[in-house]
Amino acid sequence: MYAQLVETGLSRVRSQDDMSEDERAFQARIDDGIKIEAKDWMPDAYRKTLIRQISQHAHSEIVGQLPEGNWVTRAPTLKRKSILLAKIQDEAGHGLYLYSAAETLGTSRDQLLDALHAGKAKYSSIFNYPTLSWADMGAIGWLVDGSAIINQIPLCRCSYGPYARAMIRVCKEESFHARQGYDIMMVLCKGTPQQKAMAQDALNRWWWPSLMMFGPSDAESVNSAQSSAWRIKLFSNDELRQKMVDQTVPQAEYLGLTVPDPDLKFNEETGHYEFGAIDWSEFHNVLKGNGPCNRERLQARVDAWEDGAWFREALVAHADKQADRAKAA
Ligand code: FAQ
Repeated sequence: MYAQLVETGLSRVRSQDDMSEDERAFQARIDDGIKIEAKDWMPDAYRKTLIRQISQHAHSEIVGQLPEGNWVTRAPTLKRKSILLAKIQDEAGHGLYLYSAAETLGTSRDQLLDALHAGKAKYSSIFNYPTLSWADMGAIGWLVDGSAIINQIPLCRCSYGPYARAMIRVCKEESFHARQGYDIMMVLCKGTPQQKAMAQDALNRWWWPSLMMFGPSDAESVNSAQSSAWRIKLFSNDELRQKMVDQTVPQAEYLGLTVPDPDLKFNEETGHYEFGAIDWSEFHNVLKGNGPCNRERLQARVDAWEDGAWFREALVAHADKQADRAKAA
């Protein structure tokens, strides 16, 4: 029997009447703010939604190392290089926590990575843009990590325990990342006119893609209504995007930079910034695999996986040998 679905815009939410007893009890726990743990009963669709979102998130952290990795050998000072390296290593750690959180839902890391390498899994659109100058390291920390924090702080309170707990440490590290990015921008903006121009150019290129990171508008978001009912999402894509704009525009003003949006204006009545139309055709094009760096990013991950095969084999051979020794003893 197929469940009756209640339409909410594009999204569909299961109606109470059509839920099984188990589902109603599950929804009641969520409504009471009780965390769902790995061994608890959960509807298949909840499990699938979480595997989809957590694995996309994990892939984003891993692919997200590549744009910044491009600048490790060209960082302007030893100090900047150490900071950048530490940040990129943190992103690898975030990927690992998130793959572990996804594994608690009954999927394996190999399955998740296969989906990424086959081009079937998504990762954040933002990592398909190139890093053309050192100022891009500042813009990524400030705008991309800044947006990631806005999106992820509410995830620390989401309904699935292992995801929520992983997010706590991730968010602490992301705030250091955002600070280091803003610090790079501050130094460039206080520097020579050429350095300030580099910072402005980076803001011009990263502003709109950063707004797109929050996903399609609420009217277009297919997953939002059900994810909100399950308390995976506590705020909508548009609410979080607005928070990012409200938080970031004054920071740009402090740097003496201009946000590349002629329609941007502060609305005294609402207390929010109004901003211009997002080019959603660009977003959808990137999601289809046609962004400036999609092919390069995916190839880099496939190459890394293939180059690491000997190491994975060596680990298994070592483990087998240890097991044989233990048996013989
Ligand atoms: N890129 O119905 P919705 C970081 C897809 S981590 C690609 O609204 P949902 C740290 C979406 O999957 C950045 N695809 O979907 C860092 C769905 O397709 P599907 C990653 C996107 O899930 C910094 C379709 O569009 N953060 O930056 C994007 O309810 C520096 C319809 O969308 C997370 O993953 C996009 N931007 O909401 C690392 C946070 N947006 O799956 C290194 C967790 C939407 O049905 C360096 N994720 N899509 O085929 C989320 O909060 C949500 O999954 C959203 C999307 C908000 C991303």
